[in-house]
Order: sequence, then structure tokens, then C-alpha cells
Amino acid sequence: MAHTLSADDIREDFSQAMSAMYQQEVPQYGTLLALVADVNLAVLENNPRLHEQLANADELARLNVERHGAIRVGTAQELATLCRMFAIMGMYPVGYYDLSVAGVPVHSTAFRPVDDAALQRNPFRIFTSLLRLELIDDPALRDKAARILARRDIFTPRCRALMALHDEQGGLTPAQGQEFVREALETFRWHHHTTVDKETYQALHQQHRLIADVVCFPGCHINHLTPRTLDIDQVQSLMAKYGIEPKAVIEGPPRRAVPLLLRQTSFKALEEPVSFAGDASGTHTARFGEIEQRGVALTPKGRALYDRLLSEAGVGKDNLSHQQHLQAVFKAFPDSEFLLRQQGLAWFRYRLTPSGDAHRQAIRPGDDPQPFIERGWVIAQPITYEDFLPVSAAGIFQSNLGGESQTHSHGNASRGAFETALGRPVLNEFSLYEEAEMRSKRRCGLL
Ligand code: OOG
Ligand code: NI
Repeated sequence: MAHTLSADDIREDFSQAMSAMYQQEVPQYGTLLALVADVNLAVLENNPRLHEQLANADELARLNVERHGAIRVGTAQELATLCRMFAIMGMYPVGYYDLSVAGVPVHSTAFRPVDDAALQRNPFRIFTSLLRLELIDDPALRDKAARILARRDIFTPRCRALMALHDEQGGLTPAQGQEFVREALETFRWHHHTTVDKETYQALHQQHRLIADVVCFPGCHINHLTPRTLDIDQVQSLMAKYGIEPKAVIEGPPRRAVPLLLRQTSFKALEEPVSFAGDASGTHTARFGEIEQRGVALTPKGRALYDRLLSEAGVGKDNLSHQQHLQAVFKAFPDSEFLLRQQGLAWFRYRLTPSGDAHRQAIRPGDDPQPFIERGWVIAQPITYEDFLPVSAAGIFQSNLGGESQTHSHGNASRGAFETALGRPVLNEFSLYEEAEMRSKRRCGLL
């Protein structure tokens, strides 16, 4: 083919189109974007060092376009087709998340770019959950849900044709790529009419609110789109002033000198008017808003320590006391880049400075980078966490399902079944971070 659009270009266009659509659908999302932009600007103005660090790590440019969204699908075919669609945008399934332990009848993966250049350009991610119909305990209702799902096609015929064309040609022309973005967007659009009557909706809703959300609509509407902030505590405290009511507590680790993993908060799902098949009308709550702050990716050792401390801390009732308690518990987690590196708790990307480059021949494979860092030849940048956290995700789901967790705590992870539905294994997030660190060491001559 003469000229094809790159996967990165398609993903960039798609994430912008998705953001524009969601802004129209949920005006509060636009307010949230404005709030996050204001806070980020203030943080950068007050922290020239952070500004410089982000610029050096090539993270400043992506900050303004960085979003993640979430969708929920009902069948293996839908999941496998999404996998094809996202691959065209350079997004691949990373990680397996079992939410059934938290009483949510789904399991999930995150579609996202994986290589350095693609992440730097636009790290758009979609947290994608597959409904586990086997967790509906009434067999008649389970069959009914399966029959309803089997009747729908969440992809437009043209979108399917363009995916086939992509595979045949090995790419899409710019015109085809733009058409593909428009057609793909339709899968994620909100529909205020259901495919089922009110009784069916209510019966499924009674089983679990999420089941009604997945089964009763013609598409898999995007349920939130999340911008990245540099100061989530500040955003949380300003939300009320912007007319947004936040969930009670910020999920994830506490505030730190070196931010860890991922901290998230959200606003409550909206109650939106829907019309049911037949004549009845009512409301449905599914779509909400969320913001996040991203920190360094942890090694398996660091992650084990994080998981232990988080469960030790438990969940507080109000944000202030929860954060203070978390701060105290996380004293056991080293909080400097040096200690995180020295103890092998986090991943870093190594780069040669100009004077390091001038002394390349003095650096040998296998050398400890620390003396070179002290001499100013090498800099080590924390690698940003690009994934999600199951405990946080469960907290986000729950705050948008009306509070209390519901009783589906079968808690049986089923990665094999998920990968069979997906049609391929999910990538291991730890390997991706480890490879990124190793690639950077090799570039410096340290490996
Ligand atoms: C997904 C909730 C999880 C996150 O950021 O952890 C999530 C959903 O509600 O479908 O988006
Ligand atoms: Ni989210």
C-alpha cells in the first residue's frame, strides 16, 4: 500500500474523538477537564523541578492528551472483536483483573500501547470488563441474558468491513483511517433506549446493577474518561467548588515525595433518563467521572509491599482520616528515588547525560549505575505506571453501584476463561516494565 496511517495516529485521532463525544454526552466531564488543567498548570508553575523532570522524561507533552476510559461487554465475541479493533490503534491487552472478589461479576484487562514511543505519543487506555454470566444464579435469567446478548451487534457493518480491509491490506489509508475512527466510535456511544422491556431490565438490575448495564443496551457505552492530574489531593478538595461531588475517599496509596502507582477518585454516576422497549420510561445510572494521578511502576517486590500495607491500612470513612492513616502505615515504604532503586522496589529508565555520553567507554555491561548517577553521567527516571489496580477498580465500581458491595463474592479468578474469550493471552505488565528498564540500560551500555 502506498501510504498508511500509523497505529499511533489512529489511536491519537480516536482518543480525541472519544473525548469530544464524551464531553457532549456528559458535560461534567468537560468541567473535570478544566479543573484538572487548572491544577496541573498551577503545580507546574510552583514546581520548576517537576516541570523539568517531566519534560526530560518526555511526559509533559502527553499529559494533556492522557486519558483512560472504561467499557463493559457481554460476550466472548464482543471482547475478541474489540481486541482486533484496539490492535489497529496499537493497543494490546495487558494484565488480568478479577473483580469477582469484590462482588462485581466481571473480569477485565486494559488495552493500551506497550512500547516506549507509542506510550510517549499517547498512552490511551481502555479498561475492558467482560460480564461473567455464570455468576447469575437464576438459570432462567442467565439464559435470557445470554439470548439478549446474542441478538445484538455492537459494531457497525462498516466498522467490521474496515477491520477486514485493514487485515487484508496490512493498514488503512488516511481516508480509511478517519472513517474507521468515526465508525469505531459508534460502538461506545450512549443510547438512551434499551433493547429490552422494563420488566426484563428490572429483573436483571435486581440480580446486579452492572448486569442490567451490560445486557440491556445496544452498545457498550464508554462509562467514564479519566484525565491525569499532577495533584489529586488538590483536585479532590476543589471538586465541590466546581459543582462536582467526589466519592468519599481517594483510592490507592497516600501522597508521597515519589508518587507510587496510581491514585484515583471519581464523581458519582448520573441518573439518566432511558426509554424501555414498549412504552415505559425510567432512569439508569452508569456513567461517571474520574481523575487519577500516576506514579512509579513497582517491581513484584515493591508491589507485594504495597499490597500488604494497603490491606493492613483498610478503608477509612472520610478522606482526611483515611489519608492520615495511610501516611502512617506507608512509613514502612521507602520514599526516595535512591531507596526505591537500591531496594529494587520500583522500575527506572536510565539515560546518559552529555558528560556520560562523553565517557561511554568507561561504562561496562553489568556495572552498578549508582556511582555514574552520583557522578552526573547517568540519570534514572521513574517509569510511570501505565496499568490499573484491582482494589482501586473495585472501589470505583462500588462507589458507582450505589455503595455497598453486593453478594457475588465467589471470588474465583478465571484468567484461562478470560483469555479464551479474548482469543489470546494477556501481556504481563511486570515483564513490560522490566523490558523497558533493560532496554534503557542497554542504551547506556549498562547491560
Ligand atoms: C471500570 C472501573 C475501573 C479504574 O480506573 O480502575 C476503572 C468500570 O467501572 O467499568 O476504570
Ligand atoms: Ni477508571
